[in-house]
Amino acid sequence: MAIDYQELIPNNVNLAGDRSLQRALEHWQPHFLDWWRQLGPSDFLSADVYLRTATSVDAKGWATYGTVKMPEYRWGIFLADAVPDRRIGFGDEFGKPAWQQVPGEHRSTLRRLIVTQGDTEPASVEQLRRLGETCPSLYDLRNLFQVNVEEGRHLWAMVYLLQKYFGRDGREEADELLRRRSGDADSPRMLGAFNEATPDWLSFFMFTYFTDRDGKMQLHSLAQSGFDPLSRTCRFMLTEEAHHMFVGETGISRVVQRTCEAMRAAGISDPTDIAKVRALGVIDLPTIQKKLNLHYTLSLDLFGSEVSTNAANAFNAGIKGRYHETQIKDDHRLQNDTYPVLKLVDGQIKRVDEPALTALNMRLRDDYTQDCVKGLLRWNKIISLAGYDFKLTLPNVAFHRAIGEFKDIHATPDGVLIDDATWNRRRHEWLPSTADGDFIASLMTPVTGTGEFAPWISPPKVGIDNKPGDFEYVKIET
Ligand code: BYC
Repeated sequence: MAIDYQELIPNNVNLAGDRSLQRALEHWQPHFLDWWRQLGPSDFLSADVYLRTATSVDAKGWATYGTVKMPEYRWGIFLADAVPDRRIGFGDEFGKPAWQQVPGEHRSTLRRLIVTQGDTEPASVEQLRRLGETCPSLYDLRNLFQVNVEEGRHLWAMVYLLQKYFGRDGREEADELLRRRSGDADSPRMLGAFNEATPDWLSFFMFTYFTDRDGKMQLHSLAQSGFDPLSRTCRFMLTEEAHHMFVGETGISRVVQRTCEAMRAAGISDPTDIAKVRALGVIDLPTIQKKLNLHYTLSLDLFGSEVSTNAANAFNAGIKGRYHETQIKDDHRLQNDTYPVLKLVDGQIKRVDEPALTALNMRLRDDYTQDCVKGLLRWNKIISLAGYDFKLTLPNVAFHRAIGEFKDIHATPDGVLIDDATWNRRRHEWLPSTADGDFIASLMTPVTGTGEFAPWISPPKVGIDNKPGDFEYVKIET
């Protein structure tokens, strides 16, 4: 079904044909807009931003670009096309028709997963709220806002499911999604990483690379769901999500590129000579590594415990599948299978075979790690092409964890177990210190001239929508 833009809420779900749902969503809409004005991007409510908006769900040409003020963005409800005669692809009900309604016995599990997914979307907008004030360019500012409005739309995607399929409970949950606040002591967001600060643009790029990639993995798993409306919703969200990870990957590439260029121009041969590199006004590679360590491990926590009965139950029930489930060649039930899990055994990190069903979080996390490596290869290529012997690496999964098997121990990024005293003495060798944060903050002065870029980041190779380098992506009212 085509997207209807005449409606107050653009949609391709025939909202006009379901009056009570339409009323419920139209009732929620002003609350969403209030939330956006209060907790969305600061200071830029009246700026004209060059944004893409979904106009179809066709993978080839789904978005159009145009100038819009963010509070007037057309947030809507879009489902990917239905797959005819779609069947449940895993679990106890493998091969049965996918559900078009919520099965009573799975109601609370489905609700919990949809609410958890929904909670991350406004959380991320809140986390990134102040970044516009220190943008390195109009190009980057526009990308930040694109990510923001689409996370807002992903909130709409989950609120639609809650309000359409979960009655009064769903409406209450939709209100709660606007009530919790990232980092709030009394009413925090649900998952750890979404209560962390994102204080500078390097954090933003790390966040969009590592945390949005957890989003990708989780959405892929939910796109396998036997609950067809959830599957179709997630499939379309994934189309939008790709750009967010692109922003992260190219953002980090551009920071690394600029640092390497500046080091070469200054004749610096040792990239770990932090004081010398910082004196050039660029971010040294060891500090980039520390930020990477932080955001990667916060994102690992988002996969939950390595061994989880929640994950097994959701799989058995046909609610949450594996990454690329349909392409995996096995029985899709996993009753007799095992999967190797890293565990703490007698004070050592060991690989232990666990039932594959309870190890599903670990498996998804392994798929995630493999996906993360691709960016590191690109960043390391930039470093080696510049002639430097330095490699960015992913830390061991036992390092800096708050969830799962390693939450009560300390380990170095190489996976060597250490005691509390050593950890406290050395943690800032591996994670950003206040001084590191202060240094990065000192570089974060806004650059808003057309075609101009902050001196700590290279310009992108191509513009958004093939726009030229001097394109005014955001018109800021002065
Ligand atoms: N922080 O059995 P366990 C995105 C809780 S990101 C706090 O180990 P389970 C995005 C857990 O809720 C993707 N609590 O794990 C990115 C449970 O609590 P209850 C978001 C945590 O349930 C960037 C208890 O610990 N989507 O889209 O198998 C920008 C035991 O749980 C954490 C999803 O996450 C944590 N890190 O799996 C914008 C998909 N981890 O229920 C957006 C939906 C676990 O016992 N969610 N807990 O009170 C899920 O699939 C699962 O809820 C989880 C956890 C994977 C998160």
